[in-house]
Amino acid sequence: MKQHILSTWRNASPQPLWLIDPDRLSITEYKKASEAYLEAGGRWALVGGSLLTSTDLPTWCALAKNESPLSLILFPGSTNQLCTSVEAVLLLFLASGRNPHYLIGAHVEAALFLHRWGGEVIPTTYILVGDVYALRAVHYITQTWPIPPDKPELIQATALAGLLLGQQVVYIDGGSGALHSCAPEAVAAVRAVTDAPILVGGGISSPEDAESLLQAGATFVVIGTAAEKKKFSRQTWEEFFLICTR
Ligand code: 1GP
Repeated sequence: MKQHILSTWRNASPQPLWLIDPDRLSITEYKKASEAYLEAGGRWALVGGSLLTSTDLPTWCALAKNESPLSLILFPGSTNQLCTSVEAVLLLFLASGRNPHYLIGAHVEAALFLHRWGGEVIPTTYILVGDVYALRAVHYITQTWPIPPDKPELIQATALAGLLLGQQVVYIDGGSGALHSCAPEAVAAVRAVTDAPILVGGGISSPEDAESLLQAGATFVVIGTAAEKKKFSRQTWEEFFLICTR
């Protein structure tokens, strides 16, 4: 099994990680936006979304490959988004939920495609965190409840369960457009039990938001909505990278 990106991630210094929703970024816009991100120091971007309504993701990724050397990593909202024009795929185990489709069903659907493709698959414990009165699209689409943010021990136990099952990366997510970014205590609780790369996302919009999560042990702070709405420039990305070196 290829592990090129995973081994780089294991030794990566803390940094921002761009999440692209292809429904909201045309290929022309991608070319310019990826230049800004690469120039600031970005190496990888996640691509995908809970529900894409106007974009065929395999086509988008194939076109994107011709426009930028940025490494795209699929963050699939469903098996419909599987494609071969990416460097790697996050195989998400939605450990915070109890919906069997996201614990094994989608994986069975994806397995032979991934096997034939032969690209890098990154087994990822995916944990949704948030208040039930502030649900995001991902909760509705997956029909799962998030873990309450004030229960770091539950988040820790969930992450550990996924790691003990052999997963290699933990992604703690408040969901796209979350009102608040994840509590640093949750990240610290997970970091206390593993050296694995930890991605944290949902509602991170400023370097200040990112700073406390990085100090708590996040490897990557995932930024989607803010980069899209504020059309991040090279300078904005540099501010995020700078905070990571403090
Ligand atoms: C969502 O973690 C990502 O799955 C990013 O969230 O869009 O709020 O940055 P935002």
